[in-house]
Amino acid sequence: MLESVYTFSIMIWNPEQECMNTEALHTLQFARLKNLVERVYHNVPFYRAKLDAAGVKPGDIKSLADIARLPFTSKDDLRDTYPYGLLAVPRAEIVEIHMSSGTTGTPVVDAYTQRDMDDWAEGMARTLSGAGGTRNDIVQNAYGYGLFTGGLGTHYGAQKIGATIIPISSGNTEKQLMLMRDFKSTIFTCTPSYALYMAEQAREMGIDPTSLGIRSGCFGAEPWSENMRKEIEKAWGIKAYDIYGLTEITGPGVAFECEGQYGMHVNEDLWYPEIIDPTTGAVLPEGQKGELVITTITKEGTPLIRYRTRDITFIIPERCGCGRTTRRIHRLFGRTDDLLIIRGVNVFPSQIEHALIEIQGVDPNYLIIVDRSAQTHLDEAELHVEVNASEFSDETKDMEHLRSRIEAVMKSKLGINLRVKLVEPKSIERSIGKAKRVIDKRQI
Ligand code: DLL
Repeated sequence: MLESVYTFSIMIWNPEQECMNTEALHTLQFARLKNLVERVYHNVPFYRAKLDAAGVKPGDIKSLADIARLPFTSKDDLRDTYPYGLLAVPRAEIVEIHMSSGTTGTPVVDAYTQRDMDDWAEGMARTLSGAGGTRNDIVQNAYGYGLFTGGLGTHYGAQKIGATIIPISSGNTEKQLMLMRDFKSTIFTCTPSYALYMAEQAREMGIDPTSLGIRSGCFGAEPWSENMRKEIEKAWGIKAYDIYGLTEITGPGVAFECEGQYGMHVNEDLWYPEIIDPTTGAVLPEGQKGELVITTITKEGTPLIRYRTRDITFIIPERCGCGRTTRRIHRLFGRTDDLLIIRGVNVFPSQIEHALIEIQGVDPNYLIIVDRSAQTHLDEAELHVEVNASEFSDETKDMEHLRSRIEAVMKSKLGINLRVKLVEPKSIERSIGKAKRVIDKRQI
Protein backbone atom coordinates (compact mmCIF):
# COMPACT_ATOMS: atom_id res chain seq x y z
CA MET A 1 0.00 0.00 0.00
CA LEU A 2 1.13 3.55 -0.70
CA GLU A 3 2.29 5.77 2.11
CA SER A 4 -0.48 8.08 3.22
CA VAL A 5 -0.24 11.60 1.85
CA TYR A 6 -0.83 14.50 4.20
CA THR A 7 -1.82 17.87 2.84
CA PHE A 8 -3.82 20.21 5.06
CA SER A 9 -3.84 18.09 8.20
CA ILE A 10 -6.12 15.28 7.14
CA MET A 11 -5.07 11.98 5.63
CA ILE A 12 -6.18 11.11 2.11
CA TRP A 13 -7.50 7.56 2.11
CA ASN A 14 -6.42 6.45 -1.35
CA PRO A 15 -3.89 8.87 -2.81
CA GLU A 16 -3.18 6.56 -5.73
CA GLN A 17 -6.75 7.04 -7.00
CA GLU A 18 -7.70 10.37 -5.45
CA CYS A 19 -4.58 12.28 -6.45
CA MET A 20 -4.03 10.75 -9.89
CA ASN A 21 -2.85 13.12 -12.60
CA THR A 22 -5.64 14.18 -14.91
CA GLU A 23 -4.31 12.41 -17.97
CA ALA A 24 -4.03 9.09 -16.15
CA LEU A 25 -7.51 9.58 -14.72
CA HIS A 26 -8.98 10.23 -18.17
CA THR A 27 -7.27 7.12 -19.55
CA LEU A 28 -8.69 5.05 -16.73
CA GLN A 29 -12.17 6.55 -17.11
CA PHE A 30 -12.16 5.94 -20.85
CA ALA A 31 -11.11 2.29 -20.47
CA ARG A 32 -13.82 1.77 -17.87
CA LEU A 33 -16.46 3.54 -19.94
CA LYS A 34 -15.68 1.47 -23.01
CA ASN A 35 -15.85 -1.72 -21.00
CA LEU A 36 -19.15 -0.61 -19.46
CA VAL A 37 -20.79 0.05 -22.82
CA GLU A 38 -19.64 -3.37 -24.09
CA ARG A 39 -21.02 -5.05 -20.99
CA VAL A 40 -24.44 -3.43 -21.02
CA TYR A 41 -24.85 -3.78 -24.78
CA HIS A 42 -24.31 -7.51 -24.59
CA ASN A 43 -25.96 -8.28 -21.25
CA VAL A 44 -28.93 -5.93 -20.83
CA PRO A 45 -31.66 -6.00 -23.49
CA PHE A 46 -32.95 -2.64 -22.22
CA TYR A 47 -29.60 -0.97 -22.99
CA ARG A 48 -29.11 -2.77 -26.29
CA ALA A 49 -32.48 -1.45 -27.47
CA LYS A 50 -31.70 2.05 -26.20
CA LEU A 51 -28.26 2.17 -27.84
CA ASP A 52 -29.62 0.72 -31.09
CA ALA A 53 -32.35 3.36 -31.12
CA ALA A 54 -29.68 6.05 -30.62
CA GLY A 55 -27.59 4.53 -33.42
CA VAL A 56 -24.56 3.94 -31.16
CA LYS A 57 -22.55 0.73 -31.08
CA PRO A 58 -19.94 -0.06 -28.40
CA GLY A 59 -17.23 0.33 -31.05
CA ASP A 60 -18.25 3.99 -31.54
CA ILE A 61 -16.87 4.93 -28.12
CA LYS A 62 -13.40 6.03 -29.13
CA SER A 63 -12.71 8.72 -26.53
CA LEU A 64 -14.10 9.93 -23.22
CA ALA A 65 -15.86 12.78 -25.05
CA ASP A 66 -17.93 10.17 -26.92
CA ILE A 67 -19.91 9.70 -23.73
CA ALA A 68 -22.06 12.59 -25.03
CA ARG A 69 -23.27 10.25 -27.81
CA LEU A 70 -24.83 7.87 -25.32
CA PRO A 71 -28.51 8.22 -24.40
CA PHE A 72 -29.56 9.27 -20.90
CA THR A 73 -31.15 6.92 -18.37
CA SER A 74 -33.95 8.26 -16.18
CA LYS A 75 -35.74 7.31 -13.00
CA ASP A 76 -38.70 6.20 -15.12
CA ASP A 77 -36.43 3.73 -16.92
CA LEU A 78 -35.55 2.25 -13.53
CA ARG A 79 -39.17 2.00 -12.54
CA ASP A 80 -40.14 0.44 -15.88
CA THR A 81 -37.51 -2.27 -15.50
CA TYR A 82 -38.35 -3.08 -11.85
CA PRO A 83 -37.27 -5.38 -10.28
CA TYR A 84 -34.48 -7.13 -12.21
CA GLY A 85 -34.61 -5.58 -15.68
CA LEU A 86 -31.30 -3.73 -15.44
CA LEU A 87 -29.20 -6.62 -14.12
CA ALA A 88 -26.02 -6.89 -16.17
CA VAL A 89 -24.80 -10.07 -14.46
CA PRO A 90 -26.47 -13.40 -13.60
CA ARG A 91 -28.68 -13.01 -10.51
CA ALA A 92 -26.46 -15.36 -8.50
CA GLU A 93 -23.63 -12.79 -8.72
CA ILE A 94 -25.71 -10.30 -6.75
CA VAL A 95 -24.82 -10.18 -3.07
CA GLU A 96 -27.00 -7.31 -1.83
CA ILE A 97 -29.96 -5.22 -2.90
CA HIS A 98 -31.08 -1.76 -1.83
CA MET A 99 -33.91 0.42 -2.96
CA SER A 100 -35.41 3.79 -2.38
CA SER A 101 -39.10 4.05 -1.75
CA GLY A 102 -39.42 7.48 -3.31
CA THR A 103 -42.56 9.42 -2.72
CA THR A 104 -44.56 7.83 -5.50
CA GLY A 105 -45.03 4.39 -6.93
CA THR A 106 -42.55 1.69 -7.75
CA PRO A 107 -39.25 1.64 -5.88
CA VAL A 108 -35.96 2.04 -7.70
CA VAL A 109 -33.57 -0.84 -7.21
CA ASP A 110 -29.81 -1.06 -6.92
CA ALA A 111 -28.20 -4.51 -7.02
CA TYR A 112 -24.56 -5.04 -6.06
CA THR A 113 -21.97 -7.67 -6.89
CA GLN A 114 -19.09 -8.19 -4.48
CA ARG A 115 -17.00 -5.78 -6.51
CA ASP A 116 -19.77 -3.17 -6.30
CA MET A 117 -19.80 -3.62 -2.54
CA ASP A 118 -16.04 -3.09 -2.45
CA ASP A 119 -16.36 0.11 -4.51
CA TRP A 120 -19.11 1.33 -2.22
CA ALA A 121 -17.03 0.72 0.90
CA GLU A 122 -14.13 2.45 -0.87
CA GLY A 123 -16.25 5.54 -1.67
CA MET A 124 -17.40 5.74 1.94
CA ALA A 125 -13.89 5.11 3.30
CA ARG A 126 -12.73 8.15 1.32
CA THR A 127 -15.76 10.09 2.60
CA LEU A 128 -15.12 9.36 6.26
CA SER A 129 -11.39 9.99 5.81
CA GLY A 130 -12.29 13.34 4.22
CA ALA A 131 -13.95 14.22 7.54
CA GLY A 132 -10.81 13.22 9.40
CA GLY A 133 -11.91 9.68 10.23
CA THR A 134 -9.28 7.04 11.04
CA ARG A 135 -9.11 3.70 12.83
CA ASN A 136 -8.91 5.65 16.08
CA ASP A 137 -12.43 7.00 15.66
CA ILE A 138 -15.72 5.84 17.06
CA VAL A 139 -18.38 6.38 14.41
CA GLN A 140 -21.93 6.65 15.69
CA ASN A 141 -24.03 5.95 12.64
CA ALA A 142 -27.51 7.45 12.92
CA TYR A 143 -28.48 6.97 9.28
CA GLY A 144 -31.30 4.45 8.92
CA TYR A 145 -30.27 0.82 8.37
CA GLY A 146 -32.22 -1.34 5.95
CA LEU A 147 -33.10 -0.79 2.33
CA PHE A 148 -32.01 2.87 2.62
CA THR A 149 -28.34 3.12 1.66
CA GLY A 150 -27.31 5.67 4.32
CA GLY A 151 -26.95 3.21 7.22
CA LEU A 152 -25.17 0.30 5.59
CA GLY A 153 -23.10 2.44 3.23
CA THR A 154 -21.63 4.37 6.14
CA HIS A 155 -21.21 1.11 8.03
CA TYR A 156 -19.09 -0.50 5.27
CA GLY A 157 -16.94 2.62 4.91
CA ALA A 158 -16.33 2.87 8.65
CA GLN A 159 -15.33 -0.80 8.73
CA LYS A 160 -12.98 -0.25 5.81
CA ILE A 161 -11.07 2.53 7.58
CA GLY A 162 -10.93 0.34 10.67
CA ALA A 163 -12.95 2.68 12.88
CA THR A 164 -15.18 1.40 15.67
CA ILE A 165 -18.75 1.57 14.42
CA ILE A 166 -21.85 1.98 16.55
CA PRO A 167 -24.72 0.91 14.25
CA ILE A 168 -27.48 2.61 16.21
CA SER A 169 -29.51 3.61 13.11
CA SER A 170 -31.84 6.61 13.12
CA GLY A 171 -34.17 7.66 15.91
CA ASN A 172 -34.13 6.88 19.62
CA THR A 173 -32.60 10.25 20.39
CA GLU A 174 -32.12 9.77 24.13
CA LYS A 175 -30.19 6.60 23.53
CA GLN A 176 -28.13 8.31 20.85
CA LEU A 177 -27.05 10.90 23.38
CA MET A 178 -26.41 8.35 26.08
CA LEU A 179 -24.17 6.27 23.78
CA MET A 180 -22.32 9.36 22.63
CA ARG A 181 -21.54 10.17 26.22
CA ASP A 182 -20.74 6.62 27.40
CA PHE A 183 -18.79 5.33 24.40
CA LYS A 184 -17.19 8.69 23.60
CA SER A 185 -18.18 8.70 19.94
CA THR A 186 -15.98 11.04 17.92
CA ILE A 187 -17.80 11.16 14.55
CA PHE A 188 -21.50 11.01 13.96
CA THR A 189 -23.45 10.56 10.80
CA CYS A 190 -27.10 11.35 10.05
CA THR A 191 -29.27 13.75 8.06
CA PRO A 192 -28.53 17.43 8.83
CA SER A 193 -32.06 17.99 10.11
CA TYR A 194 -31.67 15.14 12.58
CA ALA A 195 -28.32 16.55 13.75
CA LEU A 196 -30.05 19.81 14.67
CA TYR A 197 -32.94 18.02 16.29
CA MET A 198 -30.58 15.89 18.37
CA ALA A 199 -28.80 19.02 19.62
CA GLU A 200 -32.14 20.56 20.56
CA GLN A 201 -33.15 17.41 22.46
CA ALA A 202 -29.79 17.28 24.21
CA ARG A 203 -30.18 20.82 25.52
CA GLU A 204 -33.68 20.00 26.65
CA MET A 205 -32.28 17.10 28.64
CA GLY A 206 -29.74 19.43 30.23
CA ILE A 207 -26.84 18.10 28.15
CA ASP A 208 -24.57 20.55 26.38
CA PRO A 209 -23.93 18.89 22.99
CA THR A 210 -20.49 20.49 22.78
CA SER A 211 -19.49 18.63 25.95
CA LEU A 212 -19.99 15.23 24.32
CA GLY A 213 -16.64 15.16 22.54
CA ILE A 214 -17.83 14.68 18.95
CA ARG A 215 -15.21 16.02 16.52
CA SER A 216 -16.92 15.88 13.16
CA GLY A 217 -19.97 14.65 11.32
CA CYS A 218 -20.88 13.53 7.80
CA PHE A 219 -24.28 14.88 6.84
CA GLY A 220 -26.29 14.41 3.69
CA ALA A 221 -29.28 12.67 2.07
CA GLU A 222 -31.29 15.91 2.00
CA PRO A 223 -30.72 19.53 0.96
CA TRP A 224 -29.14 21.80 3.54
CA SER A 225 -27.55 25.20 3.45
CA GLU A 226 -24.29 26.84 4.42
CA ASN A 227 -26.14 28.55 7.27
CA MET A 228 -27.44 25.24 8.52
CA ARG A 229 -23.87 23.97 8.51
CA LYS A 230 -22.91 26.90 10.76
CA GLU A 231 -25.79 26.09 13.12
CA ILE A 232 -24.78 22.44 13.36
CA GLU A 233 -21.11 23.26 13.85
CA LYS A 234 -21.94 25.74 16.58
CA ALA A 235 -24.48 23.53 18.32
CA TRP A 236 -22.13 20.54 18.49
CA GLY A 237 -18.73 22.23 18.43
CA ILE A 238 -17.76 20.10 15.42
CA LYS A 239 -16.82 20.32 11.75
CA ALA A 240 -19.85 19.36 9.65
CA TYR A 241 -19.12 17.82 6.25
CA ASP A 242 -21.51 17.56 3.33
CA ILE A 243 -21.71 14.12 1.71
CA TYR A 244 -23.63 13.07 -1.37
CA GLY A 245 -24.96 9.98 -3.05
CA LEU A 246 -28.16 8.35 -4.22
CA THR A 247 -29.56 4.83 -4.15
CA GLU A 248 -29.54 4.40 -7.92
CA ILE A 249 -25.81 5.20 -7.99
CA THR A 250 -24.80 2.86 -5.14
CA GLY A 251 -25.65 5.20 -2.22
CA PRO A 252 -23.58 7.65 -0.16
CA GLY A 253 -19.90 7.79 -1.11
CA VAL A 254 -20.35 9.26 -4.59
CA ALA A 255 -19.00 12.67 -3.49
CA PHE A 256 -17.76 14.17 -0.23
CA GLU A 257 -16.24 17.29 1.25
CA CYS A 258 -12.64 17.49 2.33
CA GLU A 259 -11.19 19.76 4.98
CA GLY A 260 -11.54 22.73 2.62
CA GLN A 261 -15.35 22.39 3.03
CA TYR A 262 -16.01 23.91 -0.34
CA GLY A 263 -17.64 21.51 -2.78
CA MET A 264 -17.71 17.71 -2.76
CA HIS A 265 -14.98 15.66 -4.45
CA VAL A 266 -16.59 13.18 -6.83
CA ASN A 267 -15.01 9.74 -6.76
CA GLU A 268 -14.60 10.05 -10.50
CA ASP A 269 -12.62 6.87 -11.00
CA LEU A 270 -15.86 5.06 -10.06
CA TRP A 271 -18.66 7.50 -10.90
CA TYR A 272 -18.21 9.79 -13.91
CA PRO A 273 -19.99 13.16 -13.56
CA GLU A 274 -21.37 15.53 -16.21
CA ILE A 275 -23.53 18.62 -15.91
CA ILE A 276 -26.25 19.11 -18.50
CA ASP A 277 -28.83 21.69 -19.37
CA PRO A 278 -31.97 19.97 -18.03
CA THR A 279 -34.08 21.28 -20.89
CA THR A 280 -31.89 20.61 -23.92
CA GLY A 281 -29.69 17.82 -22.56
CA ALA A 282 -26.56 19.64 -23.80
CA VAL A 283 -23.39 19.13 -21.75
CA LEU A 284 -22.43 22.32 -19.91
CA PRO A 285 -18.90 23.54 -19.21
CA GLU A 286 -17.39 23.53 -15.72
CA GLY A 287 -18.67 26.36 -13.58
CA GLN A 288 -22.12 26.35 -15.16
CA LYS A 289 -25.08 25.27 -13.11
CA GLY A 290 -27.27 22.43 -14.38
CA GLU A 291 -28.42 18.88 -13.73
CA LEU A 292 -25.88 16.34 -12.52
CA VAL A 293 -25.63 13.23 -14.69
CA ILE A 294 -23.62 10.23 -13.52
CA THR A 295 -22.28 7.15 -15.30
CA THR A 296 -21.33 4.23 -13.06
CA ILE A 297 -18.16 3.24 -14.90
CA THR A 298 -17.20 0.27 -12.74
CA LYS A 299 -20.63 -0.94 -11.63
CA GLU A 300 -21.40 -4.59 -12.41
CA GLY A 301 -24.83 -5.35 -10.89
CA THR A 302 -27.06 -2.57 -12.16
CA PRO A 303 -24.83 -0.19 -14.13
CA LEU A 304 -26.29 3.12 -15.22
CA ILE A 305 -25.34 5.09 -18.28
CA ARG A 306 -25.71 8.85 -18.04
CA TYR A 307 -28.22 8.72 -15.22
CA ARG A 308 -30.14 11.96 -14.77
CA THR A 309 -30.03 12.58 -11.03
CA ARG A 310 -32.30 15.67 -11.17
CA ASP A 311 -29.91 17.26 -8.66
CA ILE A 312 -28.76 20.78 -9.49
CA THR A 313 -25.15 21.82 -9.03
CA PHE A 314 -22.06 22.79 -11.01
CA ILE A 315 -18.54 21.44 -11.30
CA ILE A 316 -16.08 23.75 -9.56
CA PRO A 317 -13.49 24.67 -12.21
CA GLU A 318 -10.56 25.17 -9.79
CA ARG A 319 -8.53 22.33 -8.42
CA CYS A 320 -8.79 21.86 -4.65
CA GLY A 321 -5.87 22.75 -2.38
CA CYS A 322 -6.22 19.52 -0.41
CA GLY A 323 -4.13 17.48 -2.84
CA ARG A 324 -6.96 15.46 -4.35
CA THR A 325 -7.25 15.90 -8.10
CA THR A 326 -10.83 14.67 -8.35
CA ARG A 327 -13.27 17.38 -9.38
CA ARG A 328 -15.72 18.88 -6.94
CA ILE A 329 -19.44 19.54 -7.27
CA HIS A 330 -20.86 22.56 -5.49
CA ARG A 331 -23.24 22.06 -2.56
CA LEU A 332 -26.54 21.06 -4.14
CA PHE A 333 -29.00 23.81 -5.01
CA GLY A 334 -32.04 21.55 -5.02
CA ARG A 335 -33.63 19.14 -7.42
CA THR A 336 -35.27 19.84 -10.73
CA ASP A 337 -38.38 18.16 -9.31
CA ASP A 338 -38.22 20.00 -5.93
CA LEU A 339 -38.61 23.27 -7.62
CA LEU A 340 -41.80 24.95 -6.52
CA ILE A 341 -43.30 27.30 -9.01
CA ILE A 342 -45.50 29.68 -7.11
CA ARG A 343 -47.36 32.11 -9.33
CA GLY A 344 -44.65 31.67 -11.90
CA VAL A 345 -41.75 32.34 -9.53
CA ASN A 346 -39.20 29.55 -9.08
CA VAL A 347 -38.46 28.74 -5.46
CA PHE A 348 -36.38 25.96 -3.95
CA PRO A 349 -37.29 25.09 -0.35
CA SER A 350 -33.58 25.45 0.49
CA GLN A 351 -33.82 29.18 -0.34
CA ILE A 352 -36.53 29.56 2.27
CA GLU A 353 -34.39 27.82 4.85
CA HIS A 354 -31.43 29.99 3.97
CA ALA A 355 -33.47 33.16 4.44
CA LEU A 356 -35.00 31.97 7.72
CA ILE A 357 -31.70 31.24 9.42
CA GLU A 358 -30.80 34.90 9.10
CA ILE A 359 -33.90 36.05 10.95
CA GLN A 360 -33.49 36.48 14.68
CA GLY A 361 -36.16 34.78 16.77
CA VAL A 362 -37.13 31.86 14.55
CA ASP A 363 -35.83 28.32 14.17
CA PRO A 364 -35.00 26.82 10.78
CA ASN A 365 -37.96 24.50 11.13
CA TYR A 366 -40.61 25.27 8.61
CA LEU A 367 -43.30 23.80 6.43
CA ILE A 368 -44.55 25.31 3.24
CA ILE A 369 -48.08 24.54 2.12
CA VAL A 370 -49.02 25.43 -1.43
CA ASP A 371 -52.56 25.37 -2.72
CA ARG A 372 -54.59 26.86 -5.52
CA SER A 373 -57.52 29.11 -4.78
CA ALA A 374 -60.81 27.72 -6.04
CA GLN A 375 -62.03 31.27 -6.65
CA THR A 376 -59.10 32.99 -8.29
CA HIS A 377 -57.22 29.88 -9.51
CA LEU A 378 -54.04 31.52 -8.27
CA ASP A 379 -51.39 29.76 -6.20
CA GLU A 380 -51.40 30.50 -2.51
CA ALA A 381 -48.51 29.64 -0.28
CA GLU A 382 -48.46 29.56 3.48
CA LEU A 383 -45.22 29.27 5.36
CA HIS A 384 -45.35 27.82 8.87
CA VAL A 385 -42.38 28.97 10.89
CA GLU A 386 -41.43 27.90 14.37
CA VAL A 387 -40.70 30.66 16.82
CA ASN A 388 -37.65 30.26 18.98
CA ALA A 389 -38.53 29.25 22.56
CA SER A 390 -36.69 32.28 23.95
CA GLU A 391 -38.53 34.70 21.67
CA PHE A 392 -41.97 33.19 21.96
CA SER A 393 -44.26 35.74 23.55
CA ASP A 394 -47.88 36.11 24.51
CA GLU A 395 -47.77 39.67 23.32
CA THR A 396 -49.69 39.73 20.06
CA LYS A 397 -47.88 42.90 19.07
CA ASP A 398 -44.43 41.26 19.26
CA MET A 399 -45.51 38.23 17.31
CA GLU A 400 -47.21 40.31 14.68
CA HIS A 401 -44.04 42.33 14.25
CA LEU A 402 -41.98 39.14 13.77
CA ARG A 403 -44.51 37.74 11.34
CA SER A 404 -44.52 40.77 9.09
CA ARG A 405 -40.72 40.91 9.20
CA ILE A 406 -40.51 37.34 7.87
CA GLU A 407 -43.01 38.13 5.13
CA ALA A 408 -40.94 41.14 4.11
CA VAL A 409 -37.70 39.12 4.04
CA MET A 410 -39.32 36.40 1.90
CA LYS A 411 -40.67 39.01 -0.46
CA SER A 412 -37.30 40.68 -0.88
CA LYS A 413 -35.19 37.50 -1.06
CA LEU A 414 -37.48 35.19 -3.04
CA GLY A 415 -39.70 37.63 -4.84
CA ILE A 416 -42.92 36.01 -3.69
CA ASN A 417 -45.72 36.82 -1.30
CA LEU A 418 -45.91 34.10 1.29
CA ARG A 419 -48.48 34.18 4.05
CA VAL A 420 -46.53 33.49 7.22
CA LYS A 421 -48.02 31.67 10.16
CA LEU A 422 -45.97 31.59 13.33
CA VAL A 423 -46.26 28.36 15.24
CA GLU A 424 -45.17 27.40 18.73
CA PRO A 425 -41.68 26.14 19.46
CA LYS A 426 -41.27 22.43 18.61
CA SER A 427 -44.70 22.11 17.03
CA ILE A 428 -43.51 21.17 13.53
CA GLU A 429 -42.98 17.46 13.27
CA ARG A 430 -39.32 16.46 13.60
CA SER A 431 -37.74 13.91 11.35
CA ILE A 432 -35.17 11.26 12.19
CA GLY A 433 -34.42 10.89 8.49
CA LYS A 434 -35.12 13.20 5.59
CA ALA A 435 -37.18 16.21 6.66
CA LYS A 436 -40.45 16.89 4.88
CA ARG A 437 -40.70 20.60 4.13
CA VAL A 438 -43.34 20.93 1.44
CA ILE A 439 -46.99 20.00 1.15
CA ASP A 440 -48.16 20.77 -2.35
CA LYS A 441 -51.90 20.36 -2.45
CA ARG A 442 -52.12 21.56 -6.04
CA GLN A 443 -51.39 18.09 -7.37
CA ILE A 444 -54.12 16.40 -5.36
O1 DLL B 1 -29.99 9.83 0.36
C1 DLL B 1 -28.07 8.45 -0.07
C2 DLL B 1 -27.34 9.14 1.02
C3 DLL B 1 -27.33 8.63 2.30
C4 DLL B 1 -26.61 10.30 0.74
C5 DLL B 1 -26.63 9.25 3.29
C6 DLL B 1 -25.89 10.94 1.74
C7 DLL B 1 -25.90 10.41 3.02
P1 DLL B 1 -31.64 8.48 -1.71
O2 DLL B 1 -32.56 8.20 -0.58
O3 DLL B 1 -31.78 7.68 -2.96
O4 DLL B 1 -30.15 8.25 -1.28
O5 DLL B 1 -31.76 10.02 -2.04
C8 DLL B 1 -30.91 10.61 -2.96
O6 DLL B 1 -31.07 12.75 -1.85
O7 DLL B 1 -30.63 12.59 -5.40
C9 DLL B 1 -30.42 14.22 -3.57
O8 DLL B 1 -31.57 14.83 -4.12
C10 DLL B 1 -30.58 14.06 -2.07
N1 DLL B 1 -29.28 14.22 -1.42
C11 DLL B 1 -28.38 13.26 -1.09
N2 DLL B 1 -27.28 13.83 -0.51
C12 DLL B 1 -27.48 15.18 -0.52
C13 DLL B 1 -26.73 16.32 -0.10
C14 DLL B 1 -29.48 8.92 -0.27
N3 DLL B 1 -25.55 16.21 0.48
C15 DLL B 1 -31.24 12.08 -3.12
N4 DLL B 1 -27.28 17.55 -0.29
C16 DLL B 1 -30.29 12.78 -4.04
C17 DLL B 1 -28.50 17.69 -0.86
C18 DLL B 1 -28.76 15.41 -1.10
N5 DLL B 1 -29.26 16.66 -1.26
